[in-house]
Amino acid sequence: KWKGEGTTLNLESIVIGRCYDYIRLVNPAVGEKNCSEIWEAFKNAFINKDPCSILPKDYELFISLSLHPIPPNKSLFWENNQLLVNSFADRGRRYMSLADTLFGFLGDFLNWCGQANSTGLDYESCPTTEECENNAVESFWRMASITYAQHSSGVIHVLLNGSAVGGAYPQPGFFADYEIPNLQKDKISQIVIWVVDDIEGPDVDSCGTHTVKVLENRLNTLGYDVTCTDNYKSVMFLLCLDYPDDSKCTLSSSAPAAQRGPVSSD
Ligand code: ENP
Repeated sequence: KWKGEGTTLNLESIVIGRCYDYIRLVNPAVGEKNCSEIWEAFKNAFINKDPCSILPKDYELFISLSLHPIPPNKSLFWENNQLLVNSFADRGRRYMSLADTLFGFLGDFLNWCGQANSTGLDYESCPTTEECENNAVESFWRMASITYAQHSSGVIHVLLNGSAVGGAYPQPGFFADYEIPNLQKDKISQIVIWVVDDIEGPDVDSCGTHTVKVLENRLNTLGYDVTCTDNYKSVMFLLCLDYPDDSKCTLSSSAPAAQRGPVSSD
């Protein structure tokens, strides 16, 4: 009856399995967590309720059970480049995006909703944000975003897509609406913005223009030390894995002999 995809099959096994994967292998530094209790708290946020009346605060117990420190200087906020961020952050080894925290990891790529007057999950369909914003998934990410921003400290990184239609810094958006307002200014030394274009994509937005300018002005007005870099090299190297021959992917302008072609014999 809803327009969105239904609950991911085997949701309970996936969430509990991911929880053990995270605390035992991905990030054992978080220490002991009660994965079955975390699942119960997650489920109780939305089961047996109208699927359009789920609020961020319904996930409060889930968050408090799964919360752990976020290392300073490791936070990575983003818009419109989920798969790139997944590889770049490397499950918390390089950066710790929301999906690399325990609470974000548990929901990443999944879909879920319940139904009124039933303790069952709805595997057929779930409401989209257009149908109702107070749905189980949207409210989960709102609560997770708020918590992640509140616990981020040191140098904050923001990876934006300069080829995104509508601009690199979307408004409304999770970063604009739930993350920036919840950053703790006294714990933050700097905000580093990276605007990276898709290799074969258009250059829609850059540092100092359009929506990125709006973002820079907003953060400056809030009193943050802000820097912005276009096509940051480390991220470019990662994107270039898939486009080694694109002109944006030459390693340097003075290419070494091997790249210039064979040396003529005369
Ligand atoms: P999209 O629309 O590019 O990608 C949404 C996909 O990313 C969904 O598969 C979602 O999992 C997963 N995801 C991972 N982290 C988040 C998240 N954090 N979030 C919503 N979805 C997330 O992403 P958005 O909507 O622009 O959100 C980007 C935001 O994530 C940025 O604010 C960034 O700073 C933040 P699922 O379970 O829905 O399938 C917050 C909201 O970390």
